[in-house]
Amino acid sequence: MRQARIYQYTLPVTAGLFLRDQRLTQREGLVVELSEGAQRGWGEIAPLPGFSQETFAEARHALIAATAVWCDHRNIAMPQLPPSVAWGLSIAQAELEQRLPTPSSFQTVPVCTGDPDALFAALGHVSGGPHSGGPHSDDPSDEAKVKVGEYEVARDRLMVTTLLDAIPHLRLRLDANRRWRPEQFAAFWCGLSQAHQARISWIEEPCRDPYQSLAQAEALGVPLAWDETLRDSDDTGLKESDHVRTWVIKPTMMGDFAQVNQSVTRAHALGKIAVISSSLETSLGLTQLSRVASSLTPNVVPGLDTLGVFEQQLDRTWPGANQPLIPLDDQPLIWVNTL
Ligand code: OSB
Ligand code: MG
Repeated sequence: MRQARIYQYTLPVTAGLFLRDQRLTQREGLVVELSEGAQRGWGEIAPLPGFSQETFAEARHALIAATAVWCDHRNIAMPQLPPSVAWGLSIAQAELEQRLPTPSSFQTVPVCTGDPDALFAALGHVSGGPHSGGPHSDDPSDEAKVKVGEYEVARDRLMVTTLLDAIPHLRLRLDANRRWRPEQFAAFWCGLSQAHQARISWIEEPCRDPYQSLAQAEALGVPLAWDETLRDSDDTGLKESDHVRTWVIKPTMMGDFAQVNQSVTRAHALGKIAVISSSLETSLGLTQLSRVASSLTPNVVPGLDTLGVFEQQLDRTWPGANQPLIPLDDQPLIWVNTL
């Protein structure tokens, strides 16, 4: 017999979290629990305001309907569901059917705000594995993510240069979130030395218009990464262009596990890097993303350094995180299938 429950959580986030100019004071989401015989699986459904195409209310409505379909042993039409719902339900099914690998390295590329000392500590602390003893500035795998485009080009360039000079083997993934005009993108890149340019893994979404990003990246020889464009654009030529080194895959905004798997496979077939990244899920969703990344993209460290926005962890702990853990049972149950 199949049974299911849906919880709705509301968790405070750290003050001053801005998402596309909206201020977020709490994170709202849903957790579905599926059970069949002795097997159980959980999934988080958390559309991100300002980023996801669906609202929370739409996700909640669709989740209840689709979970009822699952309880009736009928097929869920995943492609018709809002992406966050398809993702959460499919990951709960995968966990229940033990298709989601358990082991994970819990590695993440740290997000750096510009302080080399803090990054140095984060690299020693976050990267785990055989190097987890402390800072290791000569580890060739040191990589961090830096947000650019929020301040002047000169300031971003100084920050990037300072970090690269301070940590010899560091590589940087940069994300401009479409904030640069093409000439700012060019000014940033041309102001870096060639040696520093070679240590930029990619620049994510440099300009407002992705065609400008592509043209400028091609002209300058910059390795480009798509995040928003993967979801917003229907232009396969744009998305699959050879100048695009990396696809940033955010499962909560993409769809079910099968579709995430398919996108990773497509990226690899095109010779691109696929990197799994978070949409500000709780520690529950984040640990599952880590397991998915270990299995689908074992050679690429995922972008999951977002737990810091929460004041608590939900249901499962992220190794080394110091926020208190709260049980799922403390969150209101909003739906149970009738027996
Ligand atoms: O700008 O890529 C973004 C998280 C939520 C919404 C948007 C973004 C992000 C991240 C996740 O940056 C962390 C990462 O990709 O490393
Ligand atoms: Mg991004």
